[in-house]
Amino acid sequence: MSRLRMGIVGAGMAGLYAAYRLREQGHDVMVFEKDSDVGGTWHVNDYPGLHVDVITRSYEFAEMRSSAWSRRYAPGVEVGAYLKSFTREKDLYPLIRLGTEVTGTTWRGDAWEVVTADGSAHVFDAVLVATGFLRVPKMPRFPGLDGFQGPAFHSSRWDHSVSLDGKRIGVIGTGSSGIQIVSELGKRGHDVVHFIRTPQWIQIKENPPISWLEKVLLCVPATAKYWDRRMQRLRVRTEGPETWRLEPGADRNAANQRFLDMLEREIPDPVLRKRLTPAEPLGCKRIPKSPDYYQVLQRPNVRPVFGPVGGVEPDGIVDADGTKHPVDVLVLATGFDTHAYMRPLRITGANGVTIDELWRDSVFSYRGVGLPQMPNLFLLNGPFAPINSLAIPLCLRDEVGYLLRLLDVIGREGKPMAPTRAATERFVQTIRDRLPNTTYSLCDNWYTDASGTQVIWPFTRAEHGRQYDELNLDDFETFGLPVKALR
Ligand code: N01
Repeated sequence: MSRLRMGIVGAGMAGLYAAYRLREQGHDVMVFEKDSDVGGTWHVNDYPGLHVDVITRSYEFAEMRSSAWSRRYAPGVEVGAYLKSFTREKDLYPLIRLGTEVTGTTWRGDAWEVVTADGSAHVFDAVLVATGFLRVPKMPRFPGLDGFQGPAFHSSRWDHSVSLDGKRIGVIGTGSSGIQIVSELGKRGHDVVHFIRTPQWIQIKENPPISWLEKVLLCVPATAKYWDRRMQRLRVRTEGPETWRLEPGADRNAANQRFLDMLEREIPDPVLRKRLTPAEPLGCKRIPKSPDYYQVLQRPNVRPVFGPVGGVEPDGIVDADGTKHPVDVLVLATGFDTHAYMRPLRITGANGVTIDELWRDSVFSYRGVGLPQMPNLFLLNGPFAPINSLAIPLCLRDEVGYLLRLLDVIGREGKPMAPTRAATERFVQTIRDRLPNTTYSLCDNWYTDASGTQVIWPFTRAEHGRQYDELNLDDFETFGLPVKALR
């Protein structure tokens, strides 16, 4: 097989895994990372209470099992450390240019020119964009926010220079980030006001330590394989039916009742319970998990405030009723602009078409990895990837395996390739046809794009594996000059 010059943008979980697999396959790999170290979201996010919200065993690569995990849902700092040790152990650091932001990449007819913030240019036969989707903070536009006199920061940009001792902390947002932050700060005894615009369904999950026996056994390949199967069964059992599917067999009423029973157990006060009971259908937003959020919310040092934020004054937040809640520090756990993807990075493909032109009406992709008119440019966890239902390493195993087979063809044939527009439209249509059968279509959530469509994988996990096993070359067209593969 011919060796390709591969440029990868981003050294988070996706970029690192792709770099490893591509190099193993014999390709010539260079990775650009704008931050000072690898890890992506797990390098940048370090708010108090950060934990991975899927079982840790499904959040590591099969190529490197770790015995360092402390808990079933590992603290974020352990995920960051794991990704750094993966990079060291697999000797990937020499491939990575840290502190190097890619500002643009342009198709030159036979190769991609990648330009970085310092103005230098690099040429690659193919480019993989692995910039993630929970990257660009979504900042609220509250009247008066600019005049707030204390520290105010987004959850993903935690300012550790700010001492929280003796401060009243306002936390806005009830997604996974807000729930984890409030739980942690509340347990530490801080004075916390949690602003809840929309109560969410929250799954109360214990987070037990991983036993030493499990740690030792997990490093033996045979037991690791057995454990994988066991954890998978456990995961299915403890997470109940797939609440996001509405087809016959997915018993949403039973799931709903379990959550209502849980609320009754957790919150004895009927008035508070009623306020915390979501009006939105179960499963229409990704369900945050916590061992103790409801318990913490009922502590005397933690206070929920319901409804939208009316405005911000220099020393507090005004709620929808006009009541002011004094706070000294403001945490905006208000989510991410998930449809920005790699932007503001400029991508210019065949015939000068740009990514903004391609995505003018809404973001889309061919199977989460390809884009028409973008020969030899591929995405990882792009639009329609199953980031809702599949742990990222499992997603990546399917996507990278698929791309390796495609790159093998590109290298052998010596012709750049991109999915055709027709094949892309067919793929997008299958998604749109299926979306109404999912709970995600029942409310606006961070998957919803400007056109009101959910940009998410609506099929099962098994279907993901099946679709990515099958490389249909009829869905691709070749472009321009042959790739200059290194022989
Ligand atoms: O963001 P979100 P997140 N005024 O978009 C509220 C992953 N994750 O960072 O529902 C008032 O879920 C908004 O309210 P509403 C995980 O996949 C993983 O928490 O729109 N409130 C909502 O409550 C997760 O799904 C881990 O009414 C405003 C919140 O802010 C994804 O990241 C940990 C507002 C945003 O919730 C995103 O989670 C953390 C406004 N103007 C996150 N604007 C792991 O453990 C927004 N809100 C792996």
